[in-house]
Amino acid sequence: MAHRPGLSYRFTHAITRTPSDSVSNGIRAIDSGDPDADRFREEHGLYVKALQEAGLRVDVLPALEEYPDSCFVEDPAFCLPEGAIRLRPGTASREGEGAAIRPALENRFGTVVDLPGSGCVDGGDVLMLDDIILIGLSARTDREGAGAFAHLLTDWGYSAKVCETPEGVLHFKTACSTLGDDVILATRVMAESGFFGNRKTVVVADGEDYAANVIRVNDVVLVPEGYPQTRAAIEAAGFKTVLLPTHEARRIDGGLSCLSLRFALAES
Ligand code: CIR
Repeated sequence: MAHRPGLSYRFTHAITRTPSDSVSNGIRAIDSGDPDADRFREEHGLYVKALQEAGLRVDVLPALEEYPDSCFVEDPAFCLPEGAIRLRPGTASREGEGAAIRPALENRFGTVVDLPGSGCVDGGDVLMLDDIILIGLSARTDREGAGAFAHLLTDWGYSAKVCETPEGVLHFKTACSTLGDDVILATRVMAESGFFGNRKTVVVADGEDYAANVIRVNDVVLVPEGYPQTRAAIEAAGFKTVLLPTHEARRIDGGLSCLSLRFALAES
């Protein structure tokens, strides 16, 4: 695949979904208390505003009470300039989210395809760089799904590589993000994984692993508030940051990338 500068961070549009009241039942690995739905919606509103201020047109979908984790729209789909791919989330309570988001994908894309086969991929396991797409195997993304997804991406002209997400990490992107321009932000374990080749890596500070999940959106990097050393390291690497509260999302293992699908379309 040819290097396409900005593929991983130059966007025109995003899709988000308002957190439901049922978000208090969202899945979590460790229980530190339920998220508060009203506070979650307040944080979500600031998130949508930040995407808009970064230049995106944001489709905010209505809350879905039947799917507590459905505000994490990154997981049931993956978007490229050529079209959208409906994925198959790898946990039972989120299975229906792919069907639920399909109309929103069809509203923006002429081409919407389903992940072939019966394997599973969560979008949180997919890291798009400017010259390759990395797919992490995890408790949510299995070999069959990752293989079928890599095959589809290859058919669309992209390079894809399947990687093993480190043990105990929910999603591949829980532990790393692209800052763009061939710079990766990663936890120490991820940085030492070898997945990123010769790219420059900014390592998150000890005790700040949650801050490895950020999003570069056009000229800014959205960073969770409360991780000052990581923010300083991102700024020292030459990137402008915008801080956002993610306290409620964090209670159910969600981060900034999970809350939107971001993509570039030719016309707005
Ligand atoms: C879940 O466990 O599926 C949700 N509570 C959190 C999903 C976070 N999504 C992501 O990292 N892409």
